Amino acid sequence: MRMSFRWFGSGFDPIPLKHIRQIPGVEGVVTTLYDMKPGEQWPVERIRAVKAEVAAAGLRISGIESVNIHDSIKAGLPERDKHIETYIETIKRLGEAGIDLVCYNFMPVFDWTRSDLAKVRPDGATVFAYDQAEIDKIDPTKMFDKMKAGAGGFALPGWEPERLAKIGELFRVYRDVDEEALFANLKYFLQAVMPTCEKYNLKLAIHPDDPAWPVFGLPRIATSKERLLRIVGLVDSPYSGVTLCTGSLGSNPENDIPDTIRSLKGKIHFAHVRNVKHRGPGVFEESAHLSVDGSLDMFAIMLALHDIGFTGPIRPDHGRDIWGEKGMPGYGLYDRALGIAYLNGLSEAIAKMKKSG
Ligand code: DNO
Repeated sequence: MRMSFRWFGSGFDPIPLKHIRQIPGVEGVVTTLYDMKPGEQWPVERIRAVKAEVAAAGLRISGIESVNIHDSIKAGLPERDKHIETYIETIKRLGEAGIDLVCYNFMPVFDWTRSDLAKVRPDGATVFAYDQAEIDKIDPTKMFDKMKAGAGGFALPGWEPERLAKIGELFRVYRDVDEEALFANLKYFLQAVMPTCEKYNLKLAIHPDDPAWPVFGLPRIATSKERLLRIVGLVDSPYSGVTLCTGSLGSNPENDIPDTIRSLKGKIHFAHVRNVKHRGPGVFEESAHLSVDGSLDMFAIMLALHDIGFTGPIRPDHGRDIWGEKGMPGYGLYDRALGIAYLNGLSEAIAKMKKSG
């Protein structure tokens, strides 16, 4: 496994690369061109520039998270072919720059959703939290304002303000899109992009929906082991796989994460490992990575990743906001660095235990 750290790029991310370089065991960053909107062509010079900047800090680009997918592709609109062409060209440019992993999601309208970005826990840390009853009270067209209000002046990933302008129209566009249509549209997209992924040796890894159930009446399909297996079976290519996000899948207590990992052997291209604390049906909050602080067994998760021989990039995910850090909510340095130290510890112990039989 190659330990990495999500970094949103200079000018967007307050964490300097030199600090990331000092987290033990981190070899790379997972980054993006944060100001690129879905449907925009990524410029070659900017791809080269970020690659050089990361290399100069003694790190590598472990993958791109994300190249976001235009809603016309997800909704299956006539203009999707034009946007798929653009996506293919971006993949080609990334592949030519030596980047071999792109994470994406196929959630209509909204990316990850939370009802609270700063729930205070007993130790004073603040975390992302979700309560379905709270979400049910929110007018979805106001959701962007709500996320922005809690973001402390930062643009949150997946909640870039440009998408807000079109929110009403987006809901209309998805009115006739059900889960089966979403599967079909994903298949259409994957069939179109896979030949380029294969040619340029670039893996595409779908991110699970977060939370792992439909929100605001919009369909969601990347929500369980069965559905992820269906997704990786849509096209016959080793380049189409999954970002195994323990927190997103783990939002639903019925998802058995170690079992999901074992079932997806060979299809996991990227791992996001974090913990969640279940509070009741449709209610959870994000906890520290440590097993006892949440509801997921992180040892069992890391063991499953070792058992399937996972060697791809892995990163801690959302961290708690602690120690007075003024960072992007969920993406501060301190708690994610603690998460890495813990995951490294589990990993070293598992590897040595396995070696000694
Ligand atoms: C949130 C992230 C998501 C994720 C995308 C992948 O913090 O987990 O925004 O990066 O869904 O496309």
